[in-house]
Amino acid sequence: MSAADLDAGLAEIRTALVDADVATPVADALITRVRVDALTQELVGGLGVGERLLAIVHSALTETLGGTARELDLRERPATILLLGLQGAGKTTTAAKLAQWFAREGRRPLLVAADPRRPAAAEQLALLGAAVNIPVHREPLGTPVAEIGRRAIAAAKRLGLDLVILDSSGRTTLDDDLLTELRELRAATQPRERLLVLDAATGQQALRVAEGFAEAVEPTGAILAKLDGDARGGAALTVAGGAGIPVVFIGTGERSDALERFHPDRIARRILDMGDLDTLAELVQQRGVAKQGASPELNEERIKRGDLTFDDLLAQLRQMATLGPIGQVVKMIPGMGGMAAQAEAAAASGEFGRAEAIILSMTPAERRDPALLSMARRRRIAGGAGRALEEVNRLVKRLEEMRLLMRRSSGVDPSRLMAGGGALRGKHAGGHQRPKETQREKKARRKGKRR
Ligand SMILES: Nc1nc2c(ncn2[C@@H]2O[C@H](COP(=O)(O)OP(=O)(O)OP(=O)(O)O)[C@@H](O)[C@H]2O)c(=O)[nH]1
Ligand SMILES: [Mg+2]
Repeated sequence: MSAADLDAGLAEIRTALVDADVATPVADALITRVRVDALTQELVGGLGVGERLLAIVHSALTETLGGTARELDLRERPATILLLGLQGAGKTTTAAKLAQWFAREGRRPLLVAADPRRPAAAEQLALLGAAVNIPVHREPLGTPVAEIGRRAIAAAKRLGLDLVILDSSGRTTLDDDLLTELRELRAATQPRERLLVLDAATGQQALRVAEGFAEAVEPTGAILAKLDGDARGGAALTVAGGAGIPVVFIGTGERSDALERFHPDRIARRILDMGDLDTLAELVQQRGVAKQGASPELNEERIKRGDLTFDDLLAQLRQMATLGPIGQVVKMIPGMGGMAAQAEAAAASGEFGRAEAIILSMTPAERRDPALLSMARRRRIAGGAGRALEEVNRLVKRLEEMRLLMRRSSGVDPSRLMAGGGALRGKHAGGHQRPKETQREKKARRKGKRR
């Protein structure tokens, strides 16, 4: 790779970062740094330059994001967390999530509705609090925030609660009133943790928002809500790298348990579309999917040898169904970022359900050994599943293709193949067309294939 190639590669990475909602000044700073690293490591001219460049970018990203996951400082009793952010960012939802999170760690939280104007705000917090069994403190409308804060802390002490979570009010814009209110609330409650809640889809604006709040309240960390949507997490990089506010948690859904600790390394990979297999593995573990009696387990050893069976496919289909929104699962798989929508469409169209019905119509022996599937037996299976023979043929063919691919690349995650609907090779896409892939997707996919 020549210096010119390096710059071309870096330009592509910069585009990828900006695509992922990283603010341009942050992306530029990163690229400059990567360029220096690449040159000092004499990346120019060597072999395997692509991988090494990606590794350098990944480590620069991870470092910018804060290196390792940060623990909140909650040593005080009661400890106080102030949540702040623009209107609709996700403060109230996140307050309930945090309360539940720390209650599970043995803390005794008190949720505080610190919005002096909107009765609906306190109402929403009261409902969420009740749902997770956490007490909620509210004061009459019009009570100044400082007073709300003081009374809430006094109440927590009186009740023996050791964690106060203040849910402040949001505005559509960062105006002086809001900042004054937050200053007063901060002065009255002295929260050691002041967490900025950001809508992950805020995109490049995240930097302006973060800087706006920074002056008045000096956030100690950020929580990126709604990272379950289309947002790719670039906002995290933007606040951490641009405003110097490390992300501590991410919100991945509306439910009170949809909160995850922020792992810089994982988000860095997600931003680069390198996949987030660690989180996926945790999800599987958390929900005990692998242990479900009804689902045959994936035999990894066998899969690595390329002896994929219909039992494995079935297990995969069921795991995907249990893991929740398919697009979200697919996004965590290397190189599949761009295919989430497609997989979701396949799930919605019932394609996975039909595949499952076909597999279930096979005998156990056939599921283990697809070579047994003669035309006569396929016809019987089609009849049993109530599907056309061609569909059975397609599924058998798909399995064969996957086996082939796996033998060639050894150790490909079967979920990628299934979710991609065999579209990995552009053929037999099960009725839906693979969208044109971007340069980045193509690169990520090629990379994934080689794993
Ligand atoms: N999908 C998804 N939705 C979320 C998440 N967090 C919050 N929401 C939704 O976003 C909307 C706004 O969330 P709130 O918690 O009310 O936001 P807020 O910052 O308290 O809003 P204000 O109090 O009006 O300033 C709600 O519909 C939430 O259900 C998340 O992590 N994922
Ligand atoms: Mg709110």
